[in-house]
Amino acid sequence: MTSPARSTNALDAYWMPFTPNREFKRNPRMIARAEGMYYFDTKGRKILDGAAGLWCANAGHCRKPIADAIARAAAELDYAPGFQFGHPTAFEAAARIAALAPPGLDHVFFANSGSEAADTALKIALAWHRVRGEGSRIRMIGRERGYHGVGFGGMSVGGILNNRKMFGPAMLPGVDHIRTTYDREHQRFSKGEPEYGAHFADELERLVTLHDASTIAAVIVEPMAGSTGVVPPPKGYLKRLREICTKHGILLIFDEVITGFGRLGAAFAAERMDVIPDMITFAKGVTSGAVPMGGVIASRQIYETFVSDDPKRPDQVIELFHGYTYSGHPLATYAAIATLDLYRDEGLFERARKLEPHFEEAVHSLKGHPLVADIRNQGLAAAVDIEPRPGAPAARGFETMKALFFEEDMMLRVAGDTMAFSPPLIVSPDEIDRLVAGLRRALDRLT
Ligand code: PXG
Repeated sequence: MTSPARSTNALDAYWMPFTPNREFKRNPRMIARAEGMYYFDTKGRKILDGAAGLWCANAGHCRKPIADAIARAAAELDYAPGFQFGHPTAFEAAARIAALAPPGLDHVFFANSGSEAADTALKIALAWHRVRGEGSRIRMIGRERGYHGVGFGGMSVGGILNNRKMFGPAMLPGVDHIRTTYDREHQRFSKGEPEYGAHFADELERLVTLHDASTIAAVIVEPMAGSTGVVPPPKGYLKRLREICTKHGILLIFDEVITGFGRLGAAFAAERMDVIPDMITFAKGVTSGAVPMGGVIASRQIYETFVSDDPKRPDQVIELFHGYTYSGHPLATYAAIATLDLYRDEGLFERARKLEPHFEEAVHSLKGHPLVADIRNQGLAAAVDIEPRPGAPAARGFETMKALFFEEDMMLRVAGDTMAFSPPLIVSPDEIDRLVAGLRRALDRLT
């Protein structure tokens, strides 16, 4: 049954994701074009991108080599089936991504987003234990404040209240969570990794005691939690998590959808933090956001357990019943290779590392502002917690985000009352200073 058109608003048909639709459509923040560090609105106003879009445009916007690669793919190979057939750039992209990963992590399964990457990693973990004859390992452990996308798996291991509460009955069974590593009382205004909090990893021992290791398949954490406001791990925390997982035969998954591809000044956080997980999930920066792509990098041990030389297995038997129509899509694999070339040729990961001290000082210069409750940073990511307006959580954050866009010609990401910086890795020291000055002015006007 069709109902008569109710609205004449040209924006009405689009149901926007993670956006208050009604408010947006009253006063849209419309983006028409992008180039390098900048967005342009429909009237040509230039907006400094302090967020790399949504943490993804690490090489900056509309980079020609990436655009050319995408155009080449569209003209040369629009689509090729990924099941039972392959195309050369998919293999090349996988090899290039594996080459950036820590030793031993050398097989890449492609998906199309971070959410699909997280669900893929969880499914691989379950299937791996079962193939090895430990099918009782069905529990997944996530962490409070973790974000692993919006699929049923990622949502279940995730630890963000608003993403979960509407969907309670659909949570995966058997999932448990360790606590967040954020402890404002002991960590406030820490620069980089806080000194305090390695012991939060021992929570995992508590859950092992509660559930027994024989029931636990995997632990999934972001090495640095991004979307809940840049929470770097306490010193020693990830190493301890690794030790506990190894001791109990539990797979450790690092969700590097945000931390991968240079955000922390290295190809992956695993490298920077010198902790090797069993799987890494990635997305966003792999194509600098130019084409949707995600995936899982699995250890050789995991891959070879599935793809073993078993003479008894008939040729036609598929090892893992999982995949997406667009796994390894040509547009994405061409774009990924061009993006990785850019990261290498322009030394963008090293650039991020070199800029980190300046970025850290600049962002922490907001300490002491009456509205700033805490500041955290690592690599080229930082977050500023704004004191919430009493009785109106998230209102100040929302107003700040809008004021930055309309009045300061800049974009930061808002999560509740937290403002997050994650500029493209091509950002200049001057642009960093402008982002911080813009936020300071916007906060001044709020006081
Ligand atoms: N894992 C992590 C660690 C993420 O940050 C996902 C998985 C899901 O990715 P997809 O591609 O399915 O969206 C993410 C996504 C924010 C913000 O502002 C963060 C994300 C997405 C949108 C906004 O913090 N992260």
